[in-house]
Amino acid sequence: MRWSGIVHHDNAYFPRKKLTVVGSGNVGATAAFLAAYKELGDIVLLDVVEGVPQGKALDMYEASPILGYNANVIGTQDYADTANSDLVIITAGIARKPGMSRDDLLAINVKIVAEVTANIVEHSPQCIIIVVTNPLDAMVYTAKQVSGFSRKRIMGMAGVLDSSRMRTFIAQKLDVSISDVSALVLGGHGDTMVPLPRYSTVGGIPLPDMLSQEEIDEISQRTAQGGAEIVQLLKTGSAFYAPGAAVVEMAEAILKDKNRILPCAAWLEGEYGINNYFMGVPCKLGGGGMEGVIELDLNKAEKAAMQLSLKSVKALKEQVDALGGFGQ
Ligand code: TXD
Repeated sequence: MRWSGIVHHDNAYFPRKKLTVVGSGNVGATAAFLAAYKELGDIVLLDVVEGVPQGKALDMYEASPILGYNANVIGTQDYADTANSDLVIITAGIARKPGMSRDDLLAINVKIVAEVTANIVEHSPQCIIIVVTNPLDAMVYTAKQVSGFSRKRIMGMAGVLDSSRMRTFIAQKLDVSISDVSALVLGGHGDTMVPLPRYSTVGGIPLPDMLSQEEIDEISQRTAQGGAEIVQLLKTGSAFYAPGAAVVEMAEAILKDKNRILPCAAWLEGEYGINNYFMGVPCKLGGGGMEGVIELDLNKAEKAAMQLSLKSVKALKEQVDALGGFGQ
């Protein structure tokens, strides 16, 4: 038998999307695997540790015949391999250990995220960036400053994860399918995040019609502590399955131009009365990236909760600014 005119991976007419995941640790590897499984594009997994991204990428590639996805997955230490990525997910950094707050990570991770962003932008000046590294609100700000990208092309992942945790707890409490539960968590990605029961529904029915205030408070509280709950159980790291799935949901919305409405850490330019801070708000995610912010008419208590959350986001931004030069 003979092959005729076939060129290896000739994708000049309909190029596959290219997705880079920086950091091949727990979240990065999970995200890469899910993105490959969903055939979001070819995937480059980059890490400073030699061998690990290569090994994990090969392992994922070797799973593809079983799972039936077509995606090239490569691992590397070299940013040249990430050139012309459509989308980049930044998970590089160190994760929380028990007793460590997200803020403790700040100084170390600012340096890492600044360096990663500079390298990414050099090789993929047109890409869209989603930041995952904690403390999220500080890291996405760092990446925005270093990249100089407009807010459409840079955002943080937090709300999708926090909302997913809230959905899980609601479904568990009511013993109903997670498919019928939607929930909304806004604000910064920390203890002051803002779960919004009024905008959460079960089969279209507002949550306050389904549960008592006490039960709702319990769920909101567990949601805000959702990350810490996993850290306490794992002891050696923080959550990664749900975070990996959450960032891939955002990536899919963008790469497939789905125009999803998802809560993201977006750079606010006057929305919610907030200027020049990243805050978790409902956004439209499509081919253009963060295509717009939905402004809700929050009630007094919700507004107060947003303001409190903004306070902690402001403190984080100040800490980043105080480090100066973004560790460069
Ligand atoms: O909701 C959210 N945004 C989050 C954030 C949910 C879960 C985890 N969140 C944060 O993501 C967490 O607190 C960490 O800051 C990051 C990554 O978490 P992960 O659990 O994946 O941490 P790992 O397993 O330690 O992986 C981090 C990897 C590791 O392989 C390092 O070698 C690599 O990052 N690393 C780097 N890669 C590239 N370049 C540089 N400079 C670098 N430094 C470390």
